[in-house]
Amino acid sequence: MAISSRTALLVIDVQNDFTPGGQLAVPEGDLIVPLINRLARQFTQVVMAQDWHPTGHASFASSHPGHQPYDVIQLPYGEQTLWPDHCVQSTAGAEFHRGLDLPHAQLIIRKGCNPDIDSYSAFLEADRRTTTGLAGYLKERGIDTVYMVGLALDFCVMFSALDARAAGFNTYVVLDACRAIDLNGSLATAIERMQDAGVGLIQSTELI
Ligand code: VGL
Ligand code: ZN
Repeated sequence: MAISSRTALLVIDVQNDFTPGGQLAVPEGDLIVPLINRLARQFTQVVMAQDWHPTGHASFASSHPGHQPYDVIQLPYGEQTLWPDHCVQSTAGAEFHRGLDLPHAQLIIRKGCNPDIDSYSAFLEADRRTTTGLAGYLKERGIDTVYMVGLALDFCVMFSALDARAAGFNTYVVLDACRAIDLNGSLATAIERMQDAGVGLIQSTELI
């Protein structure tokens, strides 16, 4: 399939901490890397998202005495799942997986940098108001369609896809180029939410 220059691939959070051996390892998170490399060769526009938290970030259980990872608490902007410390700025865990081969990626968008606000989405922080600027970047470059791959399908990929759709992009998630955390049914919920929002759920064979 020929992919138009109005289309971008968004590679979400394929970082050491989300792959086996990392602080918040997504099962099989490393297995999608070769497929992402192959898919990316079809695209002229590639953007990478990178979870990039300061130490003591509000999404870390360690920042909330008495709480454990995977507890859900209330923060000023709403419910927040607490995670093990992960993707701390400039640590090895925050680096991209070494197998990624995306020399033509033009933009790396870092998110979750605000100490008090999480950001699963590559477009909007969890307060649902602060933008990362990604929608504006894509629109200024004439992009109207985005394909997403990466980690984790039921958190950062889903929220990025919902926000891409809400920002007016034709949005597709390449399911076999993603892996999920699947916490308390979060995978099934994510699939349903994306379908309801009009996000296309496809397989890589539809692209290569
Ligand atoms: C993610 C949990 C916390 C993700 C990021 O990339 O899906 N999940 N931070
Ligand atoms: Zn995070």
